[in-house]
Amino acid sequence: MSLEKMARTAALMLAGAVVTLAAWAQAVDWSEGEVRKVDPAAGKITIAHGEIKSLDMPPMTMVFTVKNLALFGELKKGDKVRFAVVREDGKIVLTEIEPAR
Ligand SMILES: [Cu+2]
Repeated sequence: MSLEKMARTAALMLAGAVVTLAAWAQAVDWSEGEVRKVDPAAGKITIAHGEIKSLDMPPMTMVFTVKNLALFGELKKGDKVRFAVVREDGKIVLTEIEPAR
């Protein structure tokens, strides 16, 4: 491999790493909302949410699935929160939630 080719390959790899790092930094796509109902027994939470960019979803009130029951914590109706979700097997699963700042 020529030196020039090696340099080009290295530059490409570096560019790839930068892109990967940027994607990772943006991995948590926070959305704003207000808790309307918590149902830990059923693993469900109802949130009146703002736009969810990652799902291309407009503001609405809806039920989210919660697999990690620790996320319920001290959450209660009326809490202003920010949260993150993923689409999984046709369900919208809550992956992060914390008090809004
Ligand atoms: Cu929604």
